[in-house]
Amino acid sequence: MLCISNKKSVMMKKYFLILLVISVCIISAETLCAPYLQGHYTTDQHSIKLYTQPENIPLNEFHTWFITIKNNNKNSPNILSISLDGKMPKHMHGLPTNPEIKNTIEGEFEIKGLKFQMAGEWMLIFTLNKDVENTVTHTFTVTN
Ligand SMILES: [Cu+2]
Repeated sequence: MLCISNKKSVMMKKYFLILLVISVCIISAETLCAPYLQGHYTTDQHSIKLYTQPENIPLNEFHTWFITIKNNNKNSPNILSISLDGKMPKHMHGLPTNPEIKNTIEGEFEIKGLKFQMAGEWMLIFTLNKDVENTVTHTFTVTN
């Protein structure tokens, strides 16, 4: 009896170790791939989070942004479309490209085709549901 229970205990320890190793791998993979939060904005109706992949916004390189939108309450209208405008406010010019925003799943959008060709302060202005009064402005700095 004692022998069997010892074997069981060793097996349990092995399983536990294997599970631990798998969990650590999954957690580190998620940390490596998880989009990085760039900004969190709240309006009366919505909570809007902006993410990028990679963490540091690269200079003059295409990269992807993600937007997640949560309704603050049951009366908040669903956001079905987002349009985007961008500029360098101190340089009086806009984006060098024409990025596309795709609604991937409900409340989630993906922006492809964004790049910032100059270091300095940039602004991205997101218009929700084509409503000119429902915008989020995100200001950030691109470094060399
Ligand atoms: Cu500029």
